[in-house]
Amino acid sequence: MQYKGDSVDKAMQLKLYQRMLKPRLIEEKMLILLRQGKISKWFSGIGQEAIAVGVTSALRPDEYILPMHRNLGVFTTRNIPLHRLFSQWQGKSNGFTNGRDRSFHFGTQQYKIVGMISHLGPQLGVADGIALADLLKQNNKVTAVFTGEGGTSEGDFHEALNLAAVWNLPVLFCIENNGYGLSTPTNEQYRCENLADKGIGYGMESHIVEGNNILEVYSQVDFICQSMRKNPRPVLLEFRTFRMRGHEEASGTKYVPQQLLDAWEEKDPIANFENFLLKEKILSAHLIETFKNEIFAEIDYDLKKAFAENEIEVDETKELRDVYKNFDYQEINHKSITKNIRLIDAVSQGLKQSMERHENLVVMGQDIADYGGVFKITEGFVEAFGKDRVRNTPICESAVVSAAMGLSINGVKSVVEMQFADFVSTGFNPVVNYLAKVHYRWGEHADVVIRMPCGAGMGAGPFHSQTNEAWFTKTPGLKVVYPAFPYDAKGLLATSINDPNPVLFFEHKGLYRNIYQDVPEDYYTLPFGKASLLREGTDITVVSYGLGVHWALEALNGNPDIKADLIDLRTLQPMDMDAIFTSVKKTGKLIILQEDSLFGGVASDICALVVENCFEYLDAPIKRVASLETPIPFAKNLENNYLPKERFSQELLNLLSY
Ligand SMILES: Cc1ncc(C[n+]2csc(CCOP(=O)(O)OP(=O)(O)O)c2C)c(N)n1
Repeated sequence: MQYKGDSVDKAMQLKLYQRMLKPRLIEEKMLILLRQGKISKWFSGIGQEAIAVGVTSALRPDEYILPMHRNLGVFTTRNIPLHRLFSQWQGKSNGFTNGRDRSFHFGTQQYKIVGMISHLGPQLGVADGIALADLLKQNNKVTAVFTGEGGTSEGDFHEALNLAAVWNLPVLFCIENNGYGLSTPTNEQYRCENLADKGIGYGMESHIVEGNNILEVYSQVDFICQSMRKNPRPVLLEFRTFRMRGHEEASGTKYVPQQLLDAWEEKDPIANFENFLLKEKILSAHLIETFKNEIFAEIDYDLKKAFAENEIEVDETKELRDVYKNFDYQEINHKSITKNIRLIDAVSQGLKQSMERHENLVVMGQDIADYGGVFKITEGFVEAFGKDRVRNTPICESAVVSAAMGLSINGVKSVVEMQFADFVSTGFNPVVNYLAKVHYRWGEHADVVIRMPCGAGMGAGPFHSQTNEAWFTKTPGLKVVYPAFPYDAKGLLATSINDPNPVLFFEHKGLYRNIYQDVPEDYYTLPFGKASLLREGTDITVVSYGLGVHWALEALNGNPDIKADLIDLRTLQPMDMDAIFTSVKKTGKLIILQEDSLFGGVASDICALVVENCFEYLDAPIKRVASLETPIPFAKNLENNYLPKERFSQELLNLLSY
């Protein structure tokens, strides 16, 4: 290995050596502890230390870095106290996740590190969002993110690089090409000669770097970062290295040819650099001994501290509380001037007023800028707020949701418009695994609202008509809002944007232009978890939300003799179960109407909760009325047959006469 000694000053060379030695010695100790059953899992970065250490050393301490599972050197170079890392790996409270997530699955704002989720790819889009926030703040910072070569096969890799290129985001994409993704060699992972060549396809500068050569890594990354700070842009780096141990310790390396391991052993980043430094007389045997003893002493001291720490205590209240960031709801009342507007106008007005109120709020979505979005909710927004804050995105839901997460990490609120709620499926992973879990896992929060134009009635077929709220109501960590009226839509959207937690905001397309209401012209908020009682009666309780509320109203208007409580839930997570219980205790009969197909829907859980809590008050079996157990069809008569509207009136009468 050739070292260009004059590329880095001598003091820094020594520092880089020490910084590589530390993760190596920690790992060697961890491998012993693993064999003794004192830690549960280990993903080794032995042989790859130069990349994590070199990149982190080239970054400024206030620049975010997003490491993967083999990047212990990132954490040690940022000087995280070792005992905290040890506690993290033992699931103790001095770690970073209160025992809720393992290994390197955590982040820390204090050290500007954002750890991975297991799914690998979303990390890259999160880096985009962090970098976008920096770009908007014009603070000339770089964000560095890691992926293995295996991770480059994920759609997230493509989406994140493309987004960064289109938006010119200062992200340093670092591929650690270490030869294997679990047991899969590179020739079964990709076909191109160099992964760096993919940069050309994205219109992005890219380089191949000798990943085991610390001076090459550090000096090249330092040079590139300095240039990126002056001239913000994404850069793709392919670091060539090798994975010297198994994917994780239990899986071994049987499938790796011995001559490959031998050849790369010769290129060990620490042994080679040590020899170079000795030859250059920058390092001496005595100094090596001193460095090692210092690190051993630190490891021993901090390990004792972590082992002495008690097991984490189970506190169920805290477990449940930490799923969401505390939100101190502020009731903001409106003045009396109102205007009769449609639901679509209410959403647009609510969003616009929130843009005025929150100067850092960014909205992102396909065709939302000059075109105004396919439903025209954001028409005129570019003129009012500029293209920095009203951002057209490429067609890449996963990267955009991940970027929204990154914006939030870097202090910027965002609203993402799904063109149709159906398309959230291509951004599903970051919604349910990143946004939903981040507060519970490491106390970070996802200040993101995802707007979901949803629902049936337009004969738009299986991919433009779904009402998919149940995909999200079952995931702890998300809030789900589903208004049926313009007044609620406007006030609840304002609250969704104020709430620092991730909110899925459902807007029924069938209600957009059909439902009018007198709506206050100025800004106001409405609370989550409060249903509205639209009708009062003693015979029966009708519970619904969204378009179902209007079907129920129509049925009740057509049968003026029926004395029913009609409850519009307005928010599904949190859900106002008290309103339902109070009503059922009064009427003794409950019918729940939902637009979605029946099984696993919101109605089923309401039904279960009422049985558990109000059984003795019931005078009849609870009835759930929902769509057929089929995908939603296109032809009008098929769609009408699929939807529960017609069946509802009959079921209502059946239950009343039970
Ligand atoms: C979406 C997803 N699919 C599969 C896995 C299982 N898995 C974890 S790491 C890994 C290999 C990753 O390879 P690479 O990106 O090259 O990183 P390396 O482990 O080599 O550092 C696999 C298949 C996962 N965590 N997430």
